[in-house]
Amino acid sequence: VKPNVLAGIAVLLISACATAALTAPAVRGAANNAPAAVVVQMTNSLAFEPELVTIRAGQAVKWVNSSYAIHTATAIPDKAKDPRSVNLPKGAKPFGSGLVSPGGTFSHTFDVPGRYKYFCIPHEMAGMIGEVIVLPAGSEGAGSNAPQTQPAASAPTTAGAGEATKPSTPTFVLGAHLPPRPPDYREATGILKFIYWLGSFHPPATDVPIGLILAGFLSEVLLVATRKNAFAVITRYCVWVGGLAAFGTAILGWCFDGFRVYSDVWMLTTHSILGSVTGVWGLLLIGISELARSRNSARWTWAFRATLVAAVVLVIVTGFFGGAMIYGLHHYAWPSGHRM
Ligand SMILES: [Cu+2]
Repeated sequence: VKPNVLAGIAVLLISACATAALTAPAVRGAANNAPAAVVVQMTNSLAFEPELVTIRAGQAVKWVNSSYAIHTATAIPDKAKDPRSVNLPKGAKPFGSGLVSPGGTFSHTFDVPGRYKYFCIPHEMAGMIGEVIVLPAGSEGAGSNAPQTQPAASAPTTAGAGEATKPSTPTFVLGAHLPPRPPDYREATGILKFIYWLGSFHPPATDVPIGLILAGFLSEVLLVATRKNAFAVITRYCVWVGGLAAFGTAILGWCFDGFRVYSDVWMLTTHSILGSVTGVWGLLLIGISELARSRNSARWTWAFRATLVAAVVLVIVTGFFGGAMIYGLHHYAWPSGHRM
């Protein structure tokens, strides 16, 4: 045996001891002697955390959805858009969680050793892919059942149940007057519960400003094309209702996400900032629309039209990032079967 191989084994042994020492308190907390399930979080970042876990045959992995979105943990080749998203060792049966709602969990026990690759059906194209390495059951002597990688992120199912379902707390710096709505917000009390409940109406409410501002733009185009005054009336109506709805939707969005601008999910931060700008823009649009009507000059008319075009761009881009958090960034891409 070459000396560097021996050195490698020594390093592995030392790190295994260190891992065992670090995880000892967590493992001691387990009430029974059954192998603890390794916990994998499904997060707002559209990722499995940790992305890779190593367990022993007979051990289970428990997926916890600690996000706002719906996720799955799926290792069914037929359901993958890209065949590289799935890998099952020979003799292992495909498995799938089905849709796991926010706060929900799914467990799967791995009996066949090997390398498993699995993905989230709605977020496969967003790169939500994870791996489980299953070592043979007798691969270690009388050691503990502590998972060998990512010990910090795993917790025993029995003792740490409360801890395991706790969502990963996103960091935020600005406007942190209210914590972001947790998946189990129904346990909130008083005004907070009411605010979070109001926030649930944010996603459907977004349809109103998007629809009306686009309709207002179309009506303005038709006014220019046909010079029929009826379209001026329609534009004004769309601007009033759409502008107010944009503002209201932004407020609902703040209720949904806990009155903060910055989160650790860049898509959410982008959506939040754009949405807030769009809300204020809606009011600005109403103001300029009314001014243009009273001034009745070409300059004000075109200033209004420029503001309207900007509003159209804002609602579309904001809506895109809102959708991207659930469906991934490439949800409008032509389905080519290949990951970008
Ligand atoms: Cu997902």
